[in-house]
Amino acid sequence: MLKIRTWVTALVFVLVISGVVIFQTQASLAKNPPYSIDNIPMPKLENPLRILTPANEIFEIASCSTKDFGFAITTAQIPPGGGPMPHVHYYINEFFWPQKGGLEIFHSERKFPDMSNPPTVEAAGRAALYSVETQPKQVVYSPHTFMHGFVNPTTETLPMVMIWVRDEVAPDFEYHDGGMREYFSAVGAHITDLNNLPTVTDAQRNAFVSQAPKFGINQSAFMMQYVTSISDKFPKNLAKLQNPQTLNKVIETINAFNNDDKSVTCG
Ligand SMILES: [Cu+2]
Repeated sequence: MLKIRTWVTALVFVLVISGVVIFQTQASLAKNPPYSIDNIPMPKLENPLRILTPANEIFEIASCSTKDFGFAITTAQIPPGGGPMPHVHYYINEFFWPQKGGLEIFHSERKFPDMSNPPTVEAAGRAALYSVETQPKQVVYSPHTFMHGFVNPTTETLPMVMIWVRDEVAPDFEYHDGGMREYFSAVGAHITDLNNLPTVTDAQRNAFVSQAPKFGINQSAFMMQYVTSISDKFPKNLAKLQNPQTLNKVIETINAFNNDDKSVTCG
């Protein structure tokens, strides 16, 4: 008899605690919903460039530019376990838009303003990362000189749009986009048939790291090379990093190209 009462008490206790946890999570999501956006168009191109990256991402990638603005955009498919190791960009500012959520993005609070001083033990020193388990259509913004990376921790392939907006410090690249299309085109495997994917070679995997600085990136070769710890307490100041004006300018530029506006070049 006593045993049953103990079990019932324990069960009620567990139910109450999980109820409180679920309620608090929902309440906090309702109070601080992540910044999200419904749709991001792709420039309509006849033969878009498709690349299998050394981080195992399938990219359809394009670059657009006007007189004073340039960016590269990709719609990516990220297979289970796919995604780049932590890295730092110097020439571009990056937007992540995981349509279905589920991808885990890592971000530093610390900045690494000097490209010749990467976050290694020997140079600027490693740093802590904070992870955010993304919600569907959430926008995560990462200005240049912060460290970030991401992974698909699930067992299904998940989509993500990434946009790399040229920063004013960037040198001029072929597509006037800050260099990310040029980087992936140089170090990735070009896809001619989506049903018959190429294999990424060891040389391409090495180039992903060794060639990165040419394109304004310090790319780590393994998970903890730049990282001391990973916390799931994503700080509020990082969640607040947003740049809707620039994201809207990207969308307007793509829409203008798709509506035949000759002042926009995409390729
Ligand atoms: Cu990045």
